[in-house]
Amino acid sequence: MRRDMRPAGATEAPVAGQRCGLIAIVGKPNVGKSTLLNALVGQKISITSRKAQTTRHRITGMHTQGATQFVFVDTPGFQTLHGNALNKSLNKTVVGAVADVDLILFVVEAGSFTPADARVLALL
Ligand SMILES: Nc1nc2c(ncn2[C@@H]2O[C@H](COP(=O)(O)OP(=O)(O)OP(=O)(O)O)[C@@H](O)[C@H]2O)c(=O)[nH]1
Ligand SMILES: [Mg+2]
Repeated sequence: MRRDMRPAGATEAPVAGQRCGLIAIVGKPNVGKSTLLNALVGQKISITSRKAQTTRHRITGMHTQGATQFVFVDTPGFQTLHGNALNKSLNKTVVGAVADVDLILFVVEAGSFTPADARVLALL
């Protein structure tokens, strides 16, 4: 069908072999999720810092390899220890992001798996 004859809202016809997947980067606060996203994408698109709760919204970054497109979603650190309003709001953002993806990349600090990590993992 000619492009200008397609009904409104119709998507491009899929090209054989093309694939696209959504991957959420999830973990407790300050474990290096945003640093990992930046490394995977090859650009500094998500703010990183030594302070926990740096990421406040979902941040999306793309990496294309051949016919495959990886869409990474950086999320705020999931807080299981304190239930204040900010933490509740950030946790809600994580739960929303996780519901929309094909795959979850669960991040822990190298060589350290704590009860807080286990609580985040249990939620997934
Ligand atoms: N030594 C070391 N430090 C790291 C590594 N990855 C990240 N960091 C540092 O850890 C700190 C936190 O990194 P972020 O990427 O901001 O962590 P985050 O999980 O996104 O943090 P929140 O968004 O606050 O949950 C920063 O000071 C990073 O430079 C790593 O592999 N090794
Ligand atoms: Mg972050």
